[in-house]
Amino acid sequence: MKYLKEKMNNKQFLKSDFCNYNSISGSNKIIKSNSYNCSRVFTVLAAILLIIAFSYTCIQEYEKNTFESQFLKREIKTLNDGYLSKKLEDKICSITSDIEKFDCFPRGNANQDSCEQRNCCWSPIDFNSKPPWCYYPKNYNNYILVNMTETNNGIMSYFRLINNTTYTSDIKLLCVEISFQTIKRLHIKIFDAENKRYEPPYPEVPTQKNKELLNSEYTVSMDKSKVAFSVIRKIDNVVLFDSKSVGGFIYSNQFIQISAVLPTKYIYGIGEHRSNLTLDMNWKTYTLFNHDSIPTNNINGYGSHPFYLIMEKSGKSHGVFLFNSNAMDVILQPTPAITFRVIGGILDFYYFLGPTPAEVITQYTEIIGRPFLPPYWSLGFHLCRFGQTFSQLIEVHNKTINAGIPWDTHWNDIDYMKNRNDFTLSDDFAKLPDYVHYLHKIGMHSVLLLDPGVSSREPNGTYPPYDVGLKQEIFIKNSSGLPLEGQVWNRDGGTVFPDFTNPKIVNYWIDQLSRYHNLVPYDGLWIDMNEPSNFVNGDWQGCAFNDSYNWENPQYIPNIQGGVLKYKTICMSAEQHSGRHYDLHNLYGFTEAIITQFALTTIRNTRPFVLSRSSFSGFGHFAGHWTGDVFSTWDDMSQSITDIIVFNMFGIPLIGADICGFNGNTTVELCSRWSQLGAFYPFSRNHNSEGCIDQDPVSLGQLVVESARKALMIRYSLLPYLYSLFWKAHIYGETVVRPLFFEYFYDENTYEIDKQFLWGSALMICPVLSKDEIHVNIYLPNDLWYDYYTKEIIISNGSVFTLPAPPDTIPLLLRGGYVLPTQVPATTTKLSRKNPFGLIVTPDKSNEASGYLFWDDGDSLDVWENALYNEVHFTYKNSVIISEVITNNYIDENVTLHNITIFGVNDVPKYAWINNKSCETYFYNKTENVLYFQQLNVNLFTKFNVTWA
Ligand code: MIG
Repeated sequence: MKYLKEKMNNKQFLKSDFCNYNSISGSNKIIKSNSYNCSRVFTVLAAILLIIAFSYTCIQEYEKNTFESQFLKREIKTLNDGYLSKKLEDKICSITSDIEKFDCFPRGNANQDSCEQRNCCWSPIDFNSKPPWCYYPKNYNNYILVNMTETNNGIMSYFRLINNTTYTSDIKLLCVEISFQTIKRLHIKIFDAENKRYEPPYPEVPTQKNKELLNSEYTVSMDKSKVAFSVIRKIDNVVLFDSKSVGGFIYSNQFIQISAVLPTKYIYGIGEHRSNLTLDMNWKTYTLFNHDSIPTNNINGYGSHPFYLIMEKSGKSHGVFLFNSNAMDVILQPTPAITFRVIGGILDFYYFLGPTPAEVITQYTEIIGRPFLPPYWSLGFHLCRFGQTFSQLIEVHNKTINAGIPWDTHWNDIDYMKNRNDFTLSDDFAKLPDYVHYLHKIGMHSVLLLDPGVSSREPNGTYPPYDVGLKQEIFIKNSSGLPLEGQVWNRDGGTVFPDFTNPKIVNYWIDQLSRYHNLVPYDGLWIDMNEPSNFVNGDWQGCAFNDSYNWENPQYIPNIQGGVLKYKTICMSAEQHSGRHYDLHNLYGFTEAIITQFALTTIRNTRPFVLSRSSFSGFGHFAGHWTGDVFSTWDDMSQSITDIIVFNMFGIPLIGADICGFNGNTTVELCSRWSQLGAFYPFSRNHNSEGCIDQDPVSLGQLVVESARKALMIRYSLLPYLYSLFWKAHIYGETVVRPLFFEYFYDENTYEIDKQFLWGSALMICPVLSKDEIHVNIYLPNDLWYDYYTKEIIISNGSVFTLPAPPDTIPLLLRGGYVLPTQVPATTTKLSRKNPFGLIVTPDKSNEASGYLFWDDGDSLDVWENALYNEVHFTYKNSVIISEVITNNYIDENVTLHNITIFGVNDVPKYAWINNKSCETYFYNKTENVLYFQQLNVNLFTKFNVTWA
């Protein structure tokens, strides 16, 4: 956002953000003006260089560099010795086991002839087994090395095509650029050395040109005879990614493939899809192509995140990001191995060496952008539903308030619109503006739904969003240059799609949103249907087929729902400012989120809140996400835990599922348990579909009210802790919600746990996930734990425990070793922020604990950049608590620390002191072993100490 603003101010924004790509009509060549060293220099000069400069450049480069990579020198030497004698060898089909076979005939029916035509090996096995019948020989290869030089931070090599594949337009000259970017980050980019191909304009990854080679924690070993490499962790020689020992490297215009052997089967990520936490290695295809569908196993989801994290045998972990926005299949097989099959763009890999899972995410978000800092109010509870009249909305308001349920934000779905058109207000909702003003008056907030599609068939001159957009030419065009027209919710039967890569969209979007904001002063925006979803396949007019490359129907179509790319979305041949929709499809929701976030910031001048259904890597820098149209079932409720964990790994910590489920009718028991769990989603919203029974807590009766109120009171009391986690996410890229293995990476028992999760390091949430249960069985890693409610100590050496879970209660545990900041809860965050602060101290086995608080006004922009925040650290050791104020630039009227609760205190204290003065306001509970300080009246933002004896 800051970035966009700067760019806006100096008018550079549009140029460098959106104008990088000029598509040359009639061809797929896309030119990027500002690009990497390698591509810039070599795109133009490659041919000349290759003819005249090979030996000269190579030797000269060699002598210039004095770094100490023995490894590189050795590798280059072997390559130079052997490179010219290379010719195609006989294929090696002998393979020791079926799991080493890599599919040479994906998504097609091979026979011996067609298989051998591809230079592959044919070996039928029984019909029901999964290994491919047609597989690549180990020495499968179509390229030879023509040049390799050292750069100041890596290696650059060129490979020439010597054998065409059956895929159209193999790239003739490839550049493999390996850059040792930081000690822990490696960049490997494989691209067409002669013609610029499409690369995603977002996220904007930092370019890094190091002066010298770093003493990295990894090495790369290049193959002598083909385009292949392996990435090795130096300290233990574990091969993290080995494409050398497998065949199948292909780089053609619309089919790019690379396979690699992986070190273990513990792989996470590759979203968005519905699956277990650990991905399925049993010949499983995960398809990335943004798509509007009820989350279902084996179906491509709303967003695309070509990133994975692996746990290695040693407990170390690493991550890999393929920076590519084209449709792709990612195949996992039991070798264990991975195959990326993408239908455009380039291969652009980043490797993150961790070694802890938390560090992997930190390194990943350093590249794609850190999560944005949400406004404080958005961490409160949200209530929403689809299919609601204005009077029903008000009724829900009144009964929820009367029930004393903590609640911050009331949402409006498309029901508020006239004819389901953006920026309109239906007659029924004529009083919505008054209601929003009222919400503000009582300290609450409003979020409105927006669909990206603009109605195109309103009577001429009656609907400015269309008329203005048409005039400004900001709608996505079909291949005849006219606005592509599909249909989404708009009742008049036509919808056009704003092109969020067009520089002109910024002002257009700001105009529309601010005009509407003058009418309904909403606080946040909920952007739906932005895969983009379309009720027509492509365009009312059909999609063009006469291109030189077949955008709608390429030679290889990933395993997408519907079988054709345009299924339930717009045409792939559609033209956007930054290129073809074929390339940009997966960025549609992401670019809408960027522009919406920017517009909202401009209009409200406070911290923006945007929630989007579609997303891409880097999206978390701008907005939050919910998991879409899940069912009101126990199964989908369980699944939500994996989903919120994985989105935290994707750098999108503001994530939640629709509490009580969206599709289908919920039940009292399900909604009661889901309200408990949902109170611990980072983004906590109860949302419901049209036509389903009401599921706001009060409508379902006393049990749901009790569950929601109790769990939300705990959430609101822990908001200072949660908010501090969001701060850490924003600054360092840490996760807010995390799986157990992020904290206990040395304990393999934790690697598949997806029924419990943590808030930060200190709070474990153990929801009930099935019917008729009043206990949970949970795994506790080797540590000291405290029951949140009874304060009882549980010492675990890594085993399963059973905890009570009465119908209105969610089991919660605190981990020994932490100090958690709290606040007395209230029914809105506006009120809770005025209440006294508290601290919960949970000593570990050595009687120590530590923690921190980040605090600011919760709503201003750029608080981090302008240092307008407070940071306080707390440490506890042997009956002494001390604080350290790191920064104290935000002046809050409320600074009072009243309560400190110390768990696990075994001896009755006789004396206590605050800031070295005797203190009387404490109370020791013998049965709980807890020491309670009350009414301390200490300033939280100045240094203090508390002692007892
Ligand atoms: O096709 O706006 O996922 O949350 O309530 C349905 C109506 C359109 C889909 C969203 C859902 C929302 C609904 N929308």
